[in-house]
Amino acid sequence: MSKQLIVALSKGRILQETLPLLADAGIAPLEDLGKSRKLLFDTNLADVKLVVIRAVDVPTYVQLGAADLGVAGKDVLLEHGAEGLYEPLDLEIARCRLMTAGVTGAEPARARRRVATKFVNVARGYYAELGIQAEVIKLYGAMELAPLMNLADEIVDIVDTGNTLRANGMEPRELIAHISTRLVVNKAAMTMKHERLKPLIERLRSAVVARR
Ligand code: PRT
Ligand code: MG
Repeated sequence: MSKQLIVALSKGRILQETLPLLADAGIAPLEDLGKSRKLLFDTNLADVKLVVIRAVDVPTYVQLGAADLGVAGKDVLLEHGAEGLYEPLDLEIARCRLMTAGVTGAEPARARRRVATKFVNVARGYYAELGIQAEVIKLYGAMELAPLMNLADEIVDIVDTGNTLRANGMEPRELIAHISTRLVVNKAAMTMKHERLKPLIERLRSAVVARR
């Protein structure tokens, strides 16, 4: 393993909240991530590089050691599974809830519920634990459309204000998990690069605490 530290960042809404936190922890990219088409960035720290990738890919990069550290939503981490990853720090950003939702005022679904979601593993586990029979249908976006189009009785999706659900004639039902963004670390790197990782994690922790 090289002594270099690669940090995998989730692009999109998490990135906007991650960069100020990294800055507070003393890590700043040398160029504007938003303006560049590059995916790999040098930082003010000679041994720290950032990669900016799809949020769903972050756990894979870190688990397989392509990145030493990662920043990802707990929803993505729950769906991916925790193998090969430590989760030492809650960054307390991009907070939301993972919930079931359905058409407002609709009757409770039939015995075997059809559930549309991109979180198929989380959904299967959730309904199984409740003893509810569910046929889980994988979608990649616009989950809110599925009940309206009779593709599903229910969805499992991220809810923040609930405005997206309401705009589509739906309502939140059950809470599955409170979500926030987490720092993850490759398990092997945590041991092999501990001396370099520890102060970095601690600086991030201080940055999080300072914002409370
Ligand atoms: O876009 P792409 O497919 O590449 O990736 P992505 O959709 O996973 O990325 P992005 O940028 O949307 O970020 C998603 C991550 O941000 C999630 O994994 C969460 O950890 C976190 N997060 C926080 C949210 C929200 N808040 C959120 N409100 N992710 C999505 N939403 C969406 C939700 O899916 C729904 O469409 O916003 C809508 C609900 O918002 P309200 O306020 O209308 O309830
Ligand atoms: Mg998105």
